Formats: sequence, C-alpha cells, structure tokens
Amino acid sequence: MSLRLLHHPASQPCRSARQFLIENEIEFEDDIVDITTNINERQDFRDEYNPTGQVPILVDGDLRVWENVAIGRYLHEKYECPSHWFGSTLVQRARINQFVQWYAYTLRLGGGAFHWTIFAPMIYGMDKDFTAERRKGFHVLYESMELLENYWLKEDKYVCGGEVSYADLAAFHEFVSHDAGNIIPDKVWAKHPKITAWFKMMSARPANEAVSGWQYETIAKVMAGEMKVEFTRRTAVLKGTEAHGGHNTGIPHLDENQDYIAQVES
Ligand SMILES: N[C@@H](CCC(=O)N[C@@H](CS)C(=O)NCC(=O)O)C(=O)O
Repeated sequence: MSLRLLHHPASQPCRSARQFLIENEIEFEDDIVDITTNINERQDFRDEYNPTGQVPILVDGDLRVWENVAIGRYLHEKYECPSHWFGSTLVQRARINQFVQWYAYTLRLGGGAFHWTIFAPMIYGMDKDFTAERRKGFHVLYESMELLENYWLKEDKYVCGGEVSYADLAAFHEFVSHDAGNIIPDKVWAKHPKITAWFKMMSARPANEAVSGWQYETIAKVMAGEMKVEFTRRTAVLKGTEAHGGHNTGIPHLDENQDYIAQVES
C-alpha cells in the first residue's frame, strides 16, 4: 500500500514534509485536506487521523504519523535517506534535534504574523481587529530571526552546519509564507543578511517550485484583491498563535469560549 500525505499547500509544516518526500524521491499519494473548511475540525477526522485535527499527517497502512518533524524522521529511517537530513554524527544530530525543538515554539509560532495578517480576516471577517494577534506573531518572529541570524547561521551556510538538513526545510517554509505575504518589511530583511542569503539558496532548490508554487500564486491573487479564500471554519488555522485561548481545543479568536479554563478546572 502506498504512502499518503494528508496536507495543504498553504501549510508551512506540510510543505516541509512534502519537500522531504520529493527530495528523497519517495513515492507517495497527495491527499489535500481543505483546511479552509471545517473538515479537520470534525470529530470523525480527528478519530481517524489526528486528535489535534492538524495536517500534515502521513498515512502508512494503519500507522498515522503527525507532526512534520516526526514525519521526516520516520521517512528518513524507513527509507534510509542520506544521513545529512537528520545528522551523520552525534554532534550534528544533537544540533538538528535542538533546532527542530527550538523552531517549534519560535519560528513556527512566528507564523502568526502571516496568518493573522492574510488569512484571519477571511476567516473571521474583514471588520475584526487582529492587532493583538499580529503583534504577538511579529514579536515571536523577530526574536526568532535574531537568533537565526546571530546564532544558527552565524558560522555556517545551513542552519545546522555545512549541509542541508530537515531543520532547513522546517525553517524555510515559515519564510516562504512570510515572503509570499510580504510580511517581513525590506528593512528587516536587510538587517538579516545571513537569513536573506540562506533563504535565496533554499528557494533555489529544485523541489521548491512544486512545493511552494501554490502559496506564492494564491497569496499574490489574494493580496491583489483578485481572489478571496472562502473559509467556512471557525478555529485558528495556526493554533497556539491566538492572543486568547488555547491550542488543541482550537478556541476561536473571539473569546467565545472564555469559560474553557473554568470548565476544565471545575
Ligand atoms: N506542530 C504541527 C503543526 C501543524 C499545523 O500547524 N498545521 C496547521 C496548518 S499550518 C493545521 O493543520 N491547521 C488546521 C487546524 O488546526 O485545524 C507540525 O509541525 O506538524
């Protein structure tokens, strides 16, 4: 039975996992989950695939692997991919592990700067004020960029050394969204020459077009006012970036569930 990747091209972690599959020439079936609808908010989806309702999800027979880095690691092990992806020495492996853990609560959550600027108005309404969410996103993003520039990329070409690793894919796709949405002002890019050079180098990887093309084309149309993505879901697409509320419960922005903590504590 072939592998299936449940994903959506607008999703940064989905693109990382998909690029890993493509770069390693692993055969798989594309299964796009339309996260603009409530399909993955439904209980049957959660029961079948992932209790958090998030993509990417790798389906391999009865096994479901979710969390993009776990998907990469599973594939790496199963298909004996080149060792640079997850580190060929103890030290490299430690550094890559360190990066992907760090990225999950920094760069990944900095994705909120993109999400609350571009997608949220189409989900919750153009008249809503997302200033708090956007501020939180930009704050995390800029702090993360500071470390990326001055620590991770300080000495090396790639984020964890001289060779490309899964850590680069994970980080890169965060910047693909920001780039497509013109989220990072030129002045800020200019203050981060190492990130800029690394981003250009990663963008030139042959698999990037197939993985990121949708994002660039769609977001350009949205920003030009030529297209509106009709969302029929309510919860945050990028859980954990809300200014109010929780994570896996998908508490909406509008404080509708503000009694959640009381419910849990009762
Ligand atoms: N920690 C997860 C995050 C995955 C994630 O944020 N997925 C988002 C799309 S970018 C999603 O599925 N959102 C829909 C939802 O939460 O209902 C990973 O790294 O794979």
